[in-house]
Amino acid sequence: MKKTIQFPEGFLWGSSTASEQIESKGNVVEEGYQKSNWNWMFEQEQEKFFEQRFAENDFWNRYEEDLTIAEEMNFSTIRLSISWSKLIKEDNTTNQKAVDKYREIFKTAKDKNMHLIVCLEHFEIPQVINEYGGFGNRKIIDDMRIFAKAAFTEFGDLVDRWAIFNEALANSAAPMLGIHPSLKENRTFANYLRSLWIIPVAQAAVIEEFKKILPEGKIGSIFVGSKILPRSEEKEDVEAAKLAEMMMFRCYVDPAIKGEFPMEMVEHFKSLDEWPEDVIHEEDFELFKNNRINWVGANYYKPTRIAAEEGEVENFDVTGATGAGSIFTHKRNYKLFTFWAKPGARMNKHRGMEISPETLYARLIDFKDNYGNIEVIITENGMGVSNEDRFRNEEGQIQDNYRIQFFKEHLYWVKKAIDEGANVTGFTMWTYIDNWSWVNAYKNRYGYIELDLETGKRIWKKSAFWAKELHKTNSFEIDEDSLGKELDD
Ligand code: BGP
Repeated sequence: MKKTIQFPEGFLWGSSTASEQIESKGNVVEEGYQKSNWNWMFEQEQEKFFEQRFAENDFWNRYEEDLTIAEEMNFSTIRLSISWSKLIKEDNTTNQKAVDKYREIFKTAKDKNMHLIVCLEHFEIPQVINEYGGFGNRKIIDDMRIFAKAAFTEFGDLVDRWAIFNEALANSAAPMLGIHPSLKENRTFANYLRSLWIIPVAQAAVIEEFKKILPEGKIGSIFVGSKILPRSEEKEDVEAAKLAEMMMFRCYVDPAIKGEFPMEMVEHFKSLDEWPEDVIHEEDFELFKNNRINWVGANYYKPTRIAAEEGEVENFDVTGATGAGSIFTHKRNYKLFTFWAKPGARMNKHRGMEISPETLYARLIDFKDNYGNIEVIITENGMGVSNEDRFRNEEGQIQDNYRIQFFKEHLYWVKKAIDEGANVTGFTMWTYIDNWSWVNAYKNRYGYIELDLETGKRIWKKSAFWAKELHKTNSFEIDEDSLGKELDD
């Protein structure tokens, strides 16, 4: 049966993106900025990047054009991020050239009436910080204060809403596996555990700086928004999922919203003789208590399913959330948890990811019931598809019906959560123009708008017209019989 799904008045619609993924063409050191961790990794291990490509969108020079597309698509919001390596110089002073450029970009978005969301750290840090171990070293807490302070001071008048991290989970796990940049000698289990503490401390430190400069402002952080699901109701699976929930979600979220770290996780690793004792400083507890966020970003692509470990335990995959499937080798004689793929589940076969909008709904209800019904924006959601050329019609337009259906189903479940009282106020999909995605480079295309890598042209896909209407009417139509069915791809 056809049904119209109507969103509340003032609901924010738009897209998310990230500085490193769109701004530059190649290494920017010659333009007077610091080398980023990604610039360095590309120099060192270009073969790891799909088709050996680095970012080519060139938003730095084409922002006017790209923000005009956003305007034409009736965006009421956009989420950008600031490059740490560009804003801050190696001596920790502010780079005026970057300030001027970001002010131009942010003003352009504001002139187009967009609620401007800006994220501070989206997987990119200066290489000098990566050298000393990044989020595995407490030194980053003070360095991040400096970066945040500069951003709040320079752009506080233009930005409507701030986010501290994008997916802290990836900052902890991916560098340890070499999926994100890191020095081999820094890839230790102890550093991984350290990062589970250091990231929330850095988060609280940034909030402390924020309150001094923008006391009335909106400050949040962006987390992976999947509910963590046990394979079965068996005790072992439930326990494994509980541990995974602490290590992948609660250690970042609980301090930020409740002011308390889940110490059960620390006790667990202490009892195994694994916890790095040097990482906790007494004053951190006060810092957590006094510095909380006032909104949450939830990124959601796929469910995280967890099972108890069986058999061989010496390898540990800490990145099931990214789907990259790499293994972190750490000798141990105790069990942690393992990622589990549900047999027969509906898949986005292009990306090897399960499609399960109900799992986003479950997390939204969790925020309502267990986190004081904090304001939530869905800060990423989307369908990555490779080689979309296959879906081009005679007029040259990509017919991405699968993407339209993907969004309809996720939004259907978001609306259900809203109807049940969840405080969800916006949806910024990933991402309106195809962009570069770390080691996957331009493999998985997520855009409403196609990026032609040969010409740099931005070309509307079918979904862009659908989304333009969605944003205008604040509503869409869905056939309820189509829910949960295979996608038309
Ligand atoms: C998210 C990141 C984004 C983006 C997206 C798609 O986790 O926050 O930065 O890269 O994933 O990633 P991929 O192209 O690997 O599917």
